[in-house]
Amino acid sequence: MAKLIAIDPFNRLEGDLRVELEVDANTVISAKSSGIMFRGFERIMPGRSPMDALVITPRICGICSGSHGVAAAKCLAQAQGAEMPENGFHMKNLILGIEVVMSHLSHYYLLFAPDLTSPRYNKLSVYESVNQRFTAMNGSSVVLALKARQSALEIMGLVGGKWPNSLAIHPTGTTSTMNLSSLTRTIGILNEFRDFLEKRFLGCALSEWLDIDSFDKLLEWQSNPQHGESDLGLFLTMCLEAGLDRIGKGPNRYMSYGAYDLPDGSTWLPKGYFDGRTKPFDQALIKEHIGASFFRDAVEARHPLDGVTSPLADKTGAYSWAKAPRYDGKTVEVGPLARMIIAGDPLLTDMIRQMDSSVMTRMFARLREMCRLTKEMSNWLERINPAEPFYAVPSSRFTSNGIGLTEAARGSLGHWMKISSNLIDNYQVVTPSAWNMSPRDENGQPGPVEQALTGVSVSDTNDPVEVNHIIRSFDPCMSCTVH
Ligand code: NFE
Ligand code: MG
Repeated sequence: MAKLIAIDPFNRLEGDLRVELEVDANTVISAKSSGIMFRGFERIMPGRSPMDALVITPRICGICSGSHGVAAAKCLAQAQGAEMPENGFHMKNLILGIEVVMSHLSHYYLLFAPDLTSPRYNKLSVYESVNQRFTAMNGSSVVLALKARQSALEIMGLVGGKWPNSLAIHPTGTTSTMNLSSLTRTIGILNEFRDFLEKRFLGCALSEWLDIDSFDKLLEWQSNPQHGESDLGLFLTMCLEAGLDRIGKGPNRYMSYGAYDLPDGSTWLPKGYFDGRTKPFDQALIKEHIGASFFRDAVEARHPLDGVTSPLADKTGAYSWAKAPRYDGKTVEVGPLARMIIAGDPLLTDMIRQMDSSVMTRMFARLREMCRLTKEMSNWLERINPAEPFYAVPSSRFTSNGIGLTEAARGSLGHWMKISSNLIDNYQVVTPSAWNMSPRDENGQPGPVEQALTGVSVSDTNDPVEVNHIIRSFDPCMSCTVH
């Protein structure tokens, strides 16, 4: 007979998540992901000055405030028809990039890796080394990662003034600037961070690891002991021995809004929708469903620009305070794996072809992106010209609605704003974790994490480590999810 397991609260996670699993003969046959808190940011925005979005929306989250700032600024820039000097592009990309790098580093070492040290794995060849490196709080690599995180935060301070909730991000650039001295310091600190990646995380030069373009070459790389005993090498061995390459299959549809706007109108990471092949992305195809969400409305699904946020705590059949965003009516996975596939990263493209989406592919995509960004940030720093402006004086008139799309650490982040008489009429936010952690939609389709959990075999229902790995591989943030 099927047994119901509830994990509530799910630990080592931003915000509050309840997971309910129906388990039959040690196999999960159905899963429910619930955001158990209402926050109401969308309710406090109407009637305010549009510029207030820059101050209020970053408070949605303590770990991705910069991403919300960037999305709000893009939204406002569209509504104002604002122009931005070149330095503004690079500064905003650095703020977003360092936040993402810091987030991926913290996720791996502080949130994900402690599950790898479970006594469950004491028969694996890497058990001792994994415990020595990744034990929560005092594993030898965890201690070094915390120091590296501090370097990343110093860069954030130099570029964005403060973190979280930098006030420097504006539609027309940044109110923080850099001079030759702060630029030199930032480059030095970024080099220290790169040093940690090369010496401890990879056991080789960043460029050597980024040149790996297939899974076979990754295995070849790992056979060199210097690489195999790096944090990433150990993790790869662990994934293969523990079967993390075989659990956590998502919907196999991916979406990216594209991010890191460049002065020539292009983006460093492209936008797209992937369902076997990459297709053009169209934000008009997004709708948020509320069939299983604690909200009332005359219709079940709306485009965010027309979104309604009207809480109904005792709604029959509802089980989450998250709405359920869908693209063209379908569930899609967002995040580093989606971005790497849509950007055509050769390693991740090959891994997905060979072994499908899984805990391992999702984690490798995140760690790959951390390295790619670290390299790219050096280029953006080089393009900053302290003698040129960082900010243009904005217009105080808002002539159209605004849509601000970007990519936060956890995936596609969008802000939609309707303006009336120079005031906010409606402000809707759709966060990455709302996509990945969404409940069922009006057609009963489970969200991506719910789908990834279904079918997994759990060896000990009192300690479902497999479930922990799968949920954490999406790096959920429930504060953002329910906003
Ligand atoms: Ni609260 Fe966030 C990111 C956003 S996740 S962490 O990354 O937006 O939904
Ligand atoms: Mg919303």
